[in-house]
Amino acid sequence: MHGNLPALEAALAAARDRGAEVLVFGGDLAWGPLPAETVARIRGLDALHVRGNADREVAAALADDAVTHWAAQRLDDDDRAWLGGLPEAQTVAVQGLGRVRFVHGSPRSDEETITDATPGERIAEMLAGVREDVVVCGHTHAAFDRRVGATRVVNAGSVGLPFGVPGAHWLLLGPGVEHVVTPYDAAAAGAAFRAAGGPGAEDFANHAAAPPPASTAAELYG
Ligand SMILES: [Mn+2]
Repeated sequence: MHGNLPALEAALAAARDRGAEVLVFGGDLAWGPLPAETVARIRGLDALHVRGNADREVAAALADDAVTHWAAQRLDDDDRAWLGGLPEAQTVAVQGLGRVRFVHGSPRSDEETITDATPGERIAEMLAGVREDVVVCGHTHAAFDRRVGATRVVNAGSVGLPFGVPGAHWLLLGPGVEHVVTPYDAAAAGAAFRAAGGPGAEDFANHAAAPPPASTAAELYG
């Protein structure tokens, strides 16, 4: 989500239109241009959550970057405690797919990266002990759908900070696996980011209007 409330609103409306019955958030909710507004909206929803590395870092003001510290200041104690206390994984049974395990990075780490270029042997090590039919991850901001051994491994993409085409990137599960890109007004979003005045607002605005190519994920994360 990365603090992108306009992208969240677009994805929520589209998910509702498509008849989504269960919402699962893959983490990294607040680190971005509209942290408090985005967390408030998400906390008002009936949804399942997986904690991302950035949630952990914002909750404790841990990471040594300006956005983490600014986002931590913008949230209140209750929001930070909520973020820091989110579970590391969720498992949901999905018609047509079987049991689906949602994680942020990999099943064993919220920071471990998987992209469409990660060697299958490396992913197989990350899947040790996983019994679900499908693993849905995020963290690297670019969607993919691949099979590693008996496990289907799917990256949901990123609603608020995707690589690839502009829009809110999310995943619709059941009975199939569908990567959805929902357009939203990136110029209006960018204006809201700048008005909020956080660090990197200009970069977040530019990213929303023209994201780096999807290949960036493999270049950055291997
Ligand atoms: Mn992350």
